[in-house]
Order: sequence, then structure tokens, then C-alpha cells
Amino acid sequence: MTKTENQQLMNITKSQIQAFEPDEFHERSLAILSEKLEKSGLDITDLISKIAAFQIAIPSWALGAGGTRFGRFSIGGEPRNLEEKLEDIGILAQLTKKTEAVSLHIPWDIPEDYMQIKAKAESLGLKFDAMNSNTFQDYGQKESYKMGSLGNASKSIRDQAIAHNVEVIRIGEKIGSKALTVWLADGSNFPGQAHFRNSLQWTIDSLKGIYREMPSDWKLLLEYKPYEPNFYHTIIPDWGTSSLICSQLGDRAKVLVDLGHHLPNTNIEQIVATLMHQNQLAGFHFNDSKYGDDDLTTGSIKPYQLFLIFCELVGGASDGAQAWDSISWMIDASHNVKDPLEDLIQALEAIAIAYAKALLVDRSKLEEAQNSGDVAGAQEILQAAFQTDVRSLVAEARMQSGGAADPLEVYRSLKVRENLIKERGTGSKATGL
Ligand SMILES: [Mn+2]
Repeated sequence: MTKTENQQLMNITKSQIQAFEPDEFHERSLAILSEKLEKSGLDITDLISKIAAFQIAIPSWALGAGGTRFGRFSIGGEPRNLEEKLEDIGILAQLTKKTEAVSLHIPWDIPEDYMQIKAKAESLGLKFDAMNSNTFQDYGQKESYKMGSLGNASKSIRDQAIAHNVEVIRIGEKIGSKALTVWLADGSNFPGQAHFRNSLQWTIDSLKGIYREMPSDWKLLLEYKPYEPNFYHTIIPDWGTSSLICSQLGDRAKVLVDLGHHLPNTNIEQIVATLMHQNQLAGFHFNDSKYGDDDLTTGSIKPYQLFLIFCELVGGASDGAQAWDSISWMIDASHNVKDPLEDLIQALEAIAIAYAKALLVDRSKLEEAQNSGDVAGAQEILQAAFQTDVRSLVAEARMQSGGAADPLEVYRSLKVRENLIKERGTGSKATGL
């Protein structure tokens, strides 16, 4: 098969997308919803433009089958290199109009030809979001990260990990990224294995070294995680520790909230509110979980929690606690059983729905209820928004932007995965996974 034929297989045209009409109830559903929302003082045009403007970055590692430590089952047609990863995100962008950026992982995605990668991304309408460093595995570097990286007891290993992060910054500069995300796996598995205070201090000092090397228009997103891969202690286990470290680094270091990086039942919406209050929320890694860092599709398990998080985001931004556009939005998931592109379509939809519902909350009435001790009333206000079916509004925003009425239906009807398998084969494996 020639390259031209391949490209034809992969190139979804606007007219192909628009050939799929919305279902017969779309217009009527939207009309009824609009009438209802306008009666409560909301501006439909404003809602649609806010929903349409909201964009979420896709991580390069979400495009192949993720696997677990027990096994990995290929889904076929996985992107074999960075160009193909960009092509997959281009498909998502065309169908959903909900993403226009990719978040790269180094060393899995080091471009061979920077100009070519930049041109490829540009041709697909994509930008490069935060860069991700990797000091949680060994990939042929001089010294092993088995016992940690930025918080390792050995200075030469810490220096090597700092140098890696600086290299990631330099790569990011070449492709127009403006942020570095640091997720640190460092910690210990057994009591006594590590010195809590020393390992924390080494980590702070290492991060200072990285922060100093960042261009002045970059930000550092510092992720936290309570456990895994270490099971006794993690050096940055929670938002408080991340916040404490960021405060020592400088204004451009902020806390990254990955929804899966919390112990069960943690009140994540409160964490979001607290961080916004401190102007210290860097951004999000969206996913969902039942038990821990399960990497499940955003909104598949706890859609109400996702809505409550967006209520705090919308509230915090409208109160002026922290500007909406200072926050980075990204999905972080890696699946074992679903077609990753189908999963990402579902995740983008769930995020858009949660955001749209949060925009419906009558914030002044809610504050009135809070201040007068009207507990039942406050709950009713949140439920009124959460129980509203906003899918016609989200679909309308997408269609007005040129996306599909139903992205998943179009994806399946156009046999995108089948075509990817024809082009790339059944055994292809996404780099890094
Ligand atoms: Mn993450």
C-alpha cells in the first residue's frame, strides 16, 4: 500500500463528518433546554461558546493499550511512532473539537526531526502542551533509578535526574511547549528504608535546580500520588506536600491534581478549592477510579464528583481566586481493554458534560443558601444543575465548531480502527507502552 493510499484511509473530511446528522430529537431537546435555561437567566450563546472553547490535551501514552503488570493485550493499529500518535490525536480533534494539544513523554517521544514534527502538528491543528519527564524507569541511562531519582541518597543519581528534566525542558522549547510536568515515583517500600526528611530535602533541592533552568514563561506542574509504585511512603504523597514544595520553588511552580492519585473518598473538590484560593492550581490529569490509580475513563465511575470539581473550578474562576486560563487541562489514562480512541472520545464528552452542568449552577442563590444555613436548598441548587441533561447543548457546541454530532458513532461508522489496523497492522505497539 502506498503512503498516499494510507493517508486517504486516515484522512476524515469535514463533509464525511457532516454527512452524519444529529438524531431526530436533537433540535427539540435543544429548544426545550434553551427555553428552560433562558428562563433561569442563562445565555445559551454564551454557554455554547464557553463549552466550545474548552480544550483538553491528550497524553501521547493514551493512544495504545496500556496493560497492567499482569499482561498487555494489543488492540491493533496502535501508533508506531510520534507522527502516528499525532495523527491519532488529529482524528480525535476532528471528531470532537475538544482537543488541540498533545502532551509528550520523554524519552518515549523524542522527535527525530523537530521541524518535521512541528510541521506535522501544525498541519493537524495541534500544539504541544506540558512536557513529561521520566525518572521512574531505566532506559539505558548511566545510573539506575531503582532507589529513586530526584530524592535519591546518591548525589550523582540526583544530578542525572535533574539533567534529564533539563533536557526535557530543552526539547519542549524546540517544539513550543510552555510547561514541565514532574511526577515523581520516589519513595520507599519498607519502614526504615528511606530517611523521610533527607529524601524530602533532596527532592526540594533537585526541583530547585530544575526550576532555575526553566525559561521565564514556563511553568512547572508538580504532581502528587499517595502510593504506587512505592507502597510504604511516597516523597510527594499529597497536595499539601506538593504545595509546600511549590512555595519554595517560586510562583511558576503549581500543584497538579491527577484525579486517580487520591486515597478512596478523598474530597478532591475541596483540594481544588483550596489550591485555587492559594492561586496554586497548576492543572488536571483527568481519569476516573474505583479503588486507586485505576486509569478508568473520566466520568465512568464518579460523574457527580467530576461535576462538583467543575463547580469549584467555575466558582473559583468567576470569583477571581484563580484565572481559568491559568489552568492546564489534560487527560491521563491508559487502558487495557477499550479502543483508546473510543475511550478518549468518551472521556472528552464526560468532561464537557461536567463543565456544562457546572456552568448552570446558580452561584448567587447557592451562596445565599450557604449563608442562611439552608442546607436542603443548597443541595437542591446543585442537583438541579447536575440532573439537567445537557447533552444536546454539548453536541450543539461541537457541531457549531465543525465536529461530529455523535463522535463515537462517526468513529465506528467510518471504521477508523479497522483502517488503522490495515495501515499499521495488528501487532503494532505504541512506543513507551
Ligand atoms: Mn498523572
